[in-house]
Amino acid sequence: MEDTTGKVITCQAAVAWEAKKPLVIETVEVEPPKAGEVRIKILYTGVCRSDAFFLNGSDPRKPFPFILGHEGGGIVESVGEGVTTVKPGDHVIPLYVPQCNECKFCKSPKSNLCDEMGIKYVKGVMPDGTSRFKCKGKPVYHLMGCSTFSQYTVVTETSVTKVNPSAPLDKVCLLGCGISTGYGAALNTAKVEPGSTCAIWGLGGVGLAVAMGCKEAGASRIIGVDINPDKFELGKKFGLTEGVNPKDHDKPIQDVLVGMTDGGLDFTFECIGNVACMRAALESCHKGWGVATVIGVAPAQQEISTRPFQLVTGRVWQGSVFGGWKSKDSIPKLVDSYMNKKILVDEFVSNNINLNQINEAFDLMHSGKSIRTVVKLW
Ligand code: PAD
Ligand code: ZN
Repeated sequence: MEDTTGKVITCQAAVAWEAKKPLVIETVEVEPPKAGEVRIKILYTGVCRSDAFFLNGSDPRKPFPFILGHEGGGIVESVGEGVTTVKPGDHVIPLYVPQCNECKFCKSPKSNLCDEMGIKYVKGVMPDGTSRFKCKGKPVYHLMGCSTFSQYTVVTETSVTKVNPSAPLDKVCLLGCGISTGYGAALNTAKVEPGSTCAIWGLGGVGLAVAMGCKEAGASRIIGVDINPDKFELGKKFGLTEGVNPKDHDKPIQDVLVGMTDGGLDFTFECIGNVACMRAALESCHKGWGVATVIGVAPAQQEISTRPFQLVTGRVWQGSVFGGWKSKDSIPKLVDSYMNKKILVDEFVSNNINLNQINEAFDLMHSGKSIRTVVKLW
């Protein structure tokens, strides 16, 4: 194989030129990694609802054009000066929540946010303020520090972690976001207890992974709430014990659930990004101790509301990003959990397609027919 170290690589990528328009497969130039950066040959990537969120322009701060994708798996091609934790040939997963180990968030056991996750990730540039991608002579921005819808990408060393090389990257790429997010929200953020009752709004990749976490924690009831009833049968293998479709009820869904659970749930999770569902998830919690965890990402201008008495009487409203995992340390362990058959991953893959069909992955997601579509880059 030709040695590409230090050279600009020309390859294929799916570029988002403007909001709400299909991605376009383009020939892009990917610059070599600068100090502290890593260039990765991406082999597979998942397509997550958060990619659709950015493509729809739901975060107005994000400038176009950019390269989406943050559920990737690949092999390190070359590393910039000073990089010590990965080397060429390593199998890696990019991390949309970085871990620098130096900021106050990384130093605190209370949070997995990292200072690097701030504006520069939204702006889509590397730490020196520039992008490593060019298309037709113009810069193309990164997304969340990953941009895995490209055959090659450049990330900072803080946004990539080395994983077991025997793990199939066409499966474990999904641990880069959705599965880890839901599973960790149940175990790390909510800390679901044995025998507890749980309800999950939205049975996509994230919600089904929440179910898997609730099951592992020993929950006695795991109720799925979704407007697509096809998801209920599907959810059983992830731990769902029953399903409720809000469309089947005239009453508000919170009243239905409180009635079904002797006063409310111990733990609820919102995995849609819908502020009305976030409210319903809080108000379905049991008085005195129910905990509602928000995972879904709502459009930037939206707000949540409830009567404050809901909180005064002991319900807790909290949120979770990337399942509370300190990313660089935890993802290799989750890959090992998959290899040891402790967590499901294969079951989340409903479709496999090639890069040139990537827009179909969005169609499948919007149709509700897939949990995750895995895209083969080569
Ligand atoms: P998905 O689109 O695969 O699944 C969403 C599910 O919600 C589908 O089954 C829908 O049928 C269902 N749904 C939609 N509207 C309603 C409604 N009004 N009532 C009940 N059910 C409904 O998405 P996903 O699982 O990939 O992602 C879910 C959310 O999580 C989304 O907002 C995404 O942006 C967010 C997310 N957050 C993080 C994080 O770290 N916080 C990480 C990854 C994804
Ligand atoms: Zn995601």
